[in-house]
Amino acid sequence: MDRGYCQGCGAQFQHEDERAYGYLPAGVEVKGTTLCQRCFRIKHYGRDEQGPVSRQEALSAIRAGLAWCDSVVLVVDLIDFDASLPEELLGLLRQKPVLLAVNKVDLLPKQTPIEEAEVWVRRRLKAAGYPGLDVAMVSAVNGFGFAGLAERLEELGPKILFAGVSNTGKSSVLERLLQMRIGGGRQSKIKPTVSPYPGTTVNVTRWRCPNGLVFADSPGYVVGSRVSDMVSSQCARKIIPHKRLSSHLYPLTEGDLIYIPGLCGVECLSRGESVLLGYAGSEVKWSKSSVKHIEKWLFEFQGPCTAQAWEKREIKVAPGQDLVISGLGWVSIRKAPAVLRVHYPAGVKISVRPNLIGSKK
Ligand SMILES: Nc1nc2c(ncn2[C@@H]2O[C@H](COP(=O)(O)OP(=O)(O)OP(=O)(O)O)[C@@H](O)[C@H]2O)c(=O)[nH]1
Ligand SMILES: [Mg+2]
Ligand SMILES: [Zn+2]
Repeated sequence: MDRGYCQGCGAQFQHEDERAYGYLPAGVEVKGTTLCQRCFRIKHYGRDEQGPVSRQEALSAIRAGLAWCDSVVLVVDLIDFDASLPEELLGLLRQKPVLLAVNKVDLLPKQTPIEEAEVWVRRRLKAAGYPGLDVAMVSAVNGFGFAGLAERLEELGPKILFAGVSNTGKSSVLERLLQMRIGGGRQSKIKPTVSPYPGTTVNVTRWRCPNGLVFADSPGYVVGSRVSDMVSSQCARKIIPHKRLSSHLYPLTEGDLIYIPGLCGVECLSRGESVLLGYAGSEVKWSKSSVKHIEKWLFEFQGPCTAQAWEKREIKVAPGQDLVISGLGWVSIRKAPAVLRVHYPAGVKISVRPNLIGSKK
């Protein structure tokens, strides 16, 4: 018997195991608008008791979606750009035409024009060996870029898969498109499930549009090396930025410690007079102290979001560069180069990139 699928997350309905995806209490009849208990609770109470989809489940669903589709919209997060482009995922997608939707442009500070961020994206793609990718800068939150995106999709179709790493906004992009003319202006109750936690969509869902296009949502590729993937869902909700980014500016010299309590710390090892700007979600704050207090603010600190094990690395960062702590934020250096020792949760990816925000000269 075909038990049907939850259109919110893609899980097959089942009545047996309350802790597994697709659960419906006994007696609930499956109709076109029925959501599984998990989607219902995420939507109405902001709670996800089952947690994120596993890496294996996500990969096999992405593979199935790829076998089905004609083309792919690869949804990436502008703010966590490098973590949005893992090689394994790009390798899989290479078999189909890809349009890159760079989402969350609404998080850029007011003084950073989106055009400037687009130039940065194109340079980053060129450096990564993907110079020819078609790029659309969008925001699923305020609708920026969606008219242009819809036009490009009409050319790409008919079967389009929305793919990418978890939490980049695939389901949100799809939800907005479904409300537009291209999606039939659907204001219906049934929508892809969106949540602040990574790992929400668990299988492929398909959405038919009136003009013959079929969109498919898919689970996010599980990265595992972002701070936001390693912490509890409540903590992920705090550290993933959801408001325009603002920076905290600190003069920086030898012995200074710039930190986020229990999550990361940047020691300055060099003598010169640099300036450091710290960027992170609005609910986590950078602070300044002396390296003498590193135990108190990092290794002994106990809070709702604290690292269980630590790693450290020494890196020289020049003016115009960002030192990125994947899934948490970054620090940008101005004025003079600085030698930094960065402490971060074990397993998190650390990288240096050209600065996203501010003068690029
Ligand atoms: N600021 C901002 N937040 C966004 C945007 N698009 C999505 N989000 C937020 O990002 C989070 C993840 O959104 P989803 O649409 O569930 O992301 P997803 O890629 O489908 O995630 P998975 O299904 O877990 O892979 C939610 O909190 C969204 O509100 C955007 O354009 N701007
Ligand atoms: Mg999703
Ligand atoms: Zn569901």
